[in-house]
Amino acid sequence: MKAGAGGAGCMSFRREAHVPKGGPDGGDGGSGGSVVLEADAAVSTLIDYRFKHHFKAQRGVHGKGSRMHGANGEDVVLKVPVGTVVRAYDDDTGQAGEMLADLVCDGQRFVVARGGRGGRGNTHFVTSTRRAPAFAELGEPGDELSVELEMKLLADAALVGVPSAGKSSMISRMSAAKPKIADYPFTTLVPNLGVATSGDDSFVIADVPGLIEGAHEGRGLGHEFLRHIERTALIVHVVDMTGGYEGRDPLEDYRIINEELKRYAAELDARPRIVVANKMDAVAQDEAMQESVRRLEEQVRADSIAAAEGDEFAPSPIDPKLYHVSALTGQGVDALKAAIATKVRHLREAARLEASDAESFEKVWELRRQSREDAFTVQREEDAFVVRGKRIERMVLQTDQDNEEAVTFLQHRFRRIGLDDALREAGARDGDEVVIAGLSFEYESGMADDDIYAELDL
Ligand SMILES: Nc1nc2c(ncn2[C@@H]2O[C@H](COP(=O)(O)OP(=O)(O)OP(=O)(O)O)[C@@H](O)[C@H]2O)c(=O)[nH]1
Ligand SMILES: [Mg+2]
Repeated sequence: MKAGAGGAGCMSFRREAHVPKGGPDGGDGGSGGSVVLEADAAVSTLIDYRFKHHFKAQRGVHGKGSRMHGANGEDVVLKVPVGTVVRAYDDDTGQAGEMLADLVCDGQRFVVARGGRGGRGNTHFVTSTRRAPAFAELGEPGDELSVELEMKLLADAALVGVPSAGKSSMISRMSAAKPKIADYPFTTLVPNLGVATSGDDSFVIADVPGLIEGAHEGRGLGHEFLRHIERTALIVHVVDMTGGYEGRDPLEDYRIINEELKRYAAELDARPRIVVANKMDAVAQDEAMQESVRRLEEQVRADSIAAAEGDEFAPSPIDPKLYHVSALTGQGVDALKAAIATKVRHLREAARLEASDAESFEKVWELRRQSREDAFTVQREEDAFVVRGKRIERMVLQTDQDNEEAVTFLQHRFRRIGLDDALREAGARDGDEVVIAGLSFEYESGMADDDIYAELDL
C-alpha cells in the first residue's frame, strides 16, 4: 500500500505595483491521498486481493503563490469483507506482525497508508522578528507498507461439541446447509455456514469440526477452528446424550469442551452460551441416559449461576435451560432456533450500542498509530547517534536542507519533540554526529535560548 506524498508548500512574496517587496504569500501543498480499507457487508471474500497486490494513491499538488493551495490527492478505498483482520507484513521475512486493525462492523474504515501532509507555505513561518521567511516546507512522504489481510469467520452462533455429537445434523435441520453427516468422528473437516430463520429473525450459524481433549494445544482438528469460535458472539454447545458409540459420559464430554474453550482463550469462558441435549429420540427408552440428562440439566443451571458471579438473579451469559432436541427427528429444533434467534438479536443490539459511534473504533486505531509514529529511539552506532522514528524522519524529509532558514526551523521542531533531551540522556556531546533519515547533523546543546520560532507550532 502506497499513499501519496504531500505537495510542497510554496515560498513566494506578494508583488504589487509600487510595492518593492510584499508580504509572504506562498500557498500550502495539498495532502497526498491515503489508502483506506473499508469493511463492506456486500463483499464476502478477499478474492480481489489475490492477484492484485499493489495499491497506490495520488500525490498532493504543490502550493503556489497568491496563497493558492495545491489540490489534495484522492484516496484509494479498498472494500473488504466484514471480519477482516489487518496485520503489518514484513516483505523480507514473509512474516505477519502486529495487528493494525480488526474491521468488525459494516462501514468501519481504517486508514492503512496515510497520505503525506502538504508542506506549509512561507506564510506560516512569519514571526514577530521574521516578517519575510524565505522558506517553505516540502511535502511529507506518504506511508508505504505491506499488510496481510485475513478474513475470519463471522457467524452469529457456532455449534461446538465432541465429534459425532450431531452438529452437522443440527445445521442441516436449521438451515439450507447440507453438510456431510456420518457416524464416524471428524466427518466435518472445514466449517459450514448456514442461514437460519425463526419468525422475522435470521442468523448465521456455523458448524465447526468436532473438538477433543487437547484441542487448545492443537490436538485433532479443533484448533484451527477455535480461532473462529473466538469471534462468534454465541456458542451453541451440542451434547450427545447417548455418549456416542464409544460409550462416553455426556457430562464428561460437556466439561471437556468447556475446558478446551477456556484454555484456548480465557474470555471464551464467559462467552454467551446455549447448551443442547441432542439425540433425545434415543434417550426415551434408556434409564441411564435419562439420568444423564437430569445431571446435565443441573450442571448447566449451576454453571449459569456461577457465570453470573454467584448472583442467581443477574443475567448470566450461560442460558440456564438445557434444550432437549433430536436433530434426527426434528423434535425441539424450532424451539432451539427461536432461543438462538432471540439471543443473537440481543447480542447484536448490545454490540451496536458498543460500536454506536463506529468512529470510536477508528479513534482507537488512530491513537495507536499516533503513539507508534511519535515515538523515536536514539541509538549509539559507532561514532554517531542514530535516531529512528516515523514522525521525526518525516520532519527531516520535509525540510529543504539547502535552505538555512528551513534548517533552523527543523531545529526548533527537534527541540519541541524532545530530541535534544533524548540525545543528552544518550550521552551526546557538542559536535557529535547525529543521523536521522540518512542525513547527518551536528549536535549542539544550549540553543533553546535563541529559538526564533518559539512562538510557532510544529
Ligand atoms: N439417534 C440420533 N442420531 C443422531 C442425531 N443427530 C445426529 N445423529 C447421528 O450421529 C452421527 C453423527 O452426526 P453428525 O451430524 O455427522 O455429527 P457431527 O457432530 O457433525 O460430527 P463431526 O463432524 O465428526 O464432528 C450420525 O450418524 C447422525 O445420524 C439424533 O438426534 N438422534
Ligand atoms: Mg460434522
